Parts: sequence; C-alpha cells; structure tokens
Amino acid sequence: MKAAIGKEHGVVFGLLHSSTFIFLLSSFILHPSSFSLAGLPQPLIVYYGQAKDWFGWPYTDNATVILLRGTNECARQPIKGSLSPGVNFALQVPFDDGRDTNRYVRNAVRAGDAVSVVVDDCDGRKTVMENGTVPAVTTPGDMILVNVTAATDADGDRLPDEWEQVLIDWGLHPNYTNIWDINAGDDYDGDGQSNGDEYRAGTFAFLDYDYFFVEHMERTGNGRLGLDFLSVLGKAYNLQYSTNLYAGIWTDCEYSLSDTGALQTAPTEGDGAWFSFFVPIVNTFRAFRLTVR
Ligand SMILES: [Ca+2]
Ligand SMILES: [Ca+2]
Ligand SMILES: [Ca+2]
Repeated sequence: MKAAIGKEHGVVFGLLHSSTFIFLLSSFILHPSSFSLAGLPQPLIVYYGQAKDWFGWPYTDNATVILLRGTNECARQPIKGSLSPGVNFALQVPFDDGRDTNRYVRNAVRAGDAVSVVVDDCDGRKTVMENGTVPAVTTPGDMILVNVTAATDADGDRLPDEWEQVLIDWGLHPNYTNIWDINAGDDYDGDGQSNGDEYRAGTFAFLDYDYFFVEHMERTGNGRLGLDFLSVLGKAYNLQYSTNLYAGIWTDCEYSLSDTGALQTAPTEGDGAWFSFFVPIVNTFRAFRLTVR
C-alpha cells in the first residue's frame, strides 16, 4: 500500500525536483518491509442463517443482525423479510490476509478470529443463545451457516429461558416454578408433542389445541394428494417420503403449491396462514411426513 503511495509521491515530486524522486525510490528499494502498513483484502467471508426472537419465531423486520470481533463491529444487516426459506440474514465480512499488524479496514476479520453475534431489535441489543458455538473465521470466500436466537439459555437446554418462563407463568402446572423444571423432552400441555418440538415448530407449548399437524388430506381433481396445514410466519416447511419406514430413510418429496402447479422439492416459507401442499400420487407404497424448521 505504502509502496504505491510512495511511487505516486515520487512521480509528483520527480517531475518537479528530480533529486527528491530519486530519494523516494531508493527508500523503497532499501526498505521494502517499511511500506507494508496494512494487510491486503481477500474475498469476503459470509456468515448467514436465520435469526429468531426469544419465542423462536424468525424475525421479518425491525431487527438488525451484527457480527462482532470483541467489541468491534465487523458487519451488520437489517432484516427485511427472508433471503430464502430459512435464511433471513447474510453478513458479508471484509477479510484481511494478516500480513501486517494493521488491518486494511478496521472491521476486517482474519483467519482464526473469534466472533460473536448480537441482534438489535425493538427492545434493544440482545446476545444470542448460540454465541458459544459461532464458528471462528475460517478462510476467504467461505459461507458459514449460523442460526441464532436472541435470547438467553442459562439452563443449557436449547430452549430460550424467556420462552420457558412463559410456560411457567401460564400456570398449567403450578409445581413448575423455574426454567430448570421445563425440559425439551417433556410435554407441558399434554398435546402429544414435546416442548422442544413445539418450540421448533413455533406452536404454543402451553395450549393443547395448538400443535403442528396436517389438518386435512384429500385427493384432488388433478390426481394429487392435497395436504392442508397452518403455517407459522418465517418457518420453512418441506415434504419427505419413505418407502421403508423400518429403515427410517426419508427423501425430499416433489410437491406443488397448487393442484396443477410446478413440482418442487425446495422448502416453502410459511406466512402465518393456511398452506396446501399437493403431492403426485404413485402406485407404490409411500409414507409422507411434513417437516418444519
Ligand atoms: Ca433454557
Ligand atoms: Ca406439547
Ligand atoms: Ca401445544
């Protein structure tokens, strides 16, 4: 960097005073290391994923995801809907090659740097439950998936403590008095789905009439099987099939979003309303399952 600056200065001064030009050029030749004032830029590294609020619902707006190195902000992105199903942020972070003490820009990261994520939402700055597991910086050009939840998890059960407190405050089981009483594998409201599954599906784990299920199935006029379910805004839904339940092998299944629509296997993002998936019917045994994340 400084070599380039030196040459520029040299050209200017050289035109006016040839002796000055010679001096600057000599300096460059004799002390090349002294011109390395900063590292050099490398291809950006991207941290991407889905940021969720303390209830486990994906943010759709009014939130900004920020990547920190220590207290230095490296990148930020305001959330404006989803970038793709299950992804609502992609932080593009400058990458420095580490050849000099100084980074080429203040917010650049280097290989091996430890980083953390925070979320600014309408209630202020939040740390995320996953900060202990956010991968360190790898190599230039990498894409690193990191899903984050703006919440605390003091009891380490991967359920936001704030979410657990809602169940306690609901009072269905008065003996449940603190977050350590709430377990992901338990079924607080007795609707047949565990607390952890309900949290991940975005349903209310304290209401036994709210859970994730297919409400209705019917053969359509186009010879497909129609499946109706209530979606949660921002959650990603997919359909899978198995021809051997005993082996537990599941494969993404082609489906469409209308009876005559184009078939796809990519997930579809919920909008909080009723959804219908349409599946071509085949003449062999197939079990289907609807997934949510
Ligand atoms: Ca917890
Ligand atoms: Ca339940
Ligand atoms: Ca429930």
